[in-house]
Amino acid sequence: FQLVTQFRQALESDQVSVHYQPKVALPSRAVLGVEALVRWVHPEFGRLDPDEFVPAVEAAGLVDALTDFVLDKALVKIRAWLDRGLRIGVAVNLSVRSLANQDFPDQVAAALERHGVPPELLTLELTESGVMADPARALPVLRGLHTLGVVLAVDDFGTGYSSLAYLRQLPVDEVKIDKSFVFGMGSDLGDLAVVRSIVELGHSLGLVVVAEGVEEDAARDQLAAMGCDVAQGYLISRPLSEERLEAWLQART
Ligand code: G
Ligand code: G
Ligand code: NA
Repeated sequence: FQLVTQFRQALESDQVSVHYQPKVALPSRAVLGVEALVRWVHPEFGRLDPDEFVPAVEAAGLVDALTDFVLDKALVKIRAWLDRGLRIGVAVNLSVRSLANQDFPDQVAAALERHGVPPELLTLELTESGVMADPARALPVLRGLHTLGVVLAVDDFGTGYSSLAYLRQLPVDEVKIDKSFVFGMGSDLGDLAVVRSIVELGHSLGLVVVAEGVEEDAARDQLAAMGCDVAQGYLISRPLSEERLEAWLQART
């Protein structure tokens, strides 16, 4: 697939960038951090969404270059904010492949050190299916990352096959409720029940619970009333370019 052979070059040019979507505390709405989301504007095909190229990048074995790129941008941002007196965390999405790389925790430790960033300001997001793909290989890597003190989050929770009982055995700190349930919670009692039970059971396991896909005031208020800790979604903000994020933060902090 020709696109992928262009990816390395794209990383070195300005075709690939990172956008950031804010996450706020409930009920205070204080800004806690942002999620880093990669963007590729291809000279010929225009804007490509991660869903269109990340799987190909993974299949081509190039995902470490992508992760390094996003991680580096994230750590530069966190450090720049700290220098301005702001404690804002960044969450980086991990590919399944990173969880199979036994050197990954040492690489993250070196990057934190190089940028002078305290580990608790970095969140690493993994999907349920990513962990489940090969738990025997993923677990030592997760333990290594957890020992560093970075925050580990399970993304898209509720869509995979694993249960909260299984989650209990993983060294994770945070669970992100999949946006499909959050979209539906205002009109579908089943979705509402799923959201409520993830919040309750997540808390009983000592996890921070984040809701993704918060698009309406009603959903935010309902989540706050349930005790959900963090909200992310278009209601708070769409993913923003670095420049627009800075303007957004200035208006909020
Ligand atoms: O930003 P958007 O909604 O298009 O993201 C779609 C999906 O792409 C997200 O669910 C996210 O998990 C994935 N994604 C976004 N950025 C990255 C990245 O930097 N690395 C990896 N591995 N996946 C990413
Ligand atoms: O699963 P992951 O967290 O990687 O997904 C992030 C994706 O979800 C991004 O592509 C982002 O654009 C999208 N997203 C974030 N908030 C919302 C929202 O409130 N509504 C919708 N429809 N998509 C959202
Ligand atoms: Na994510």
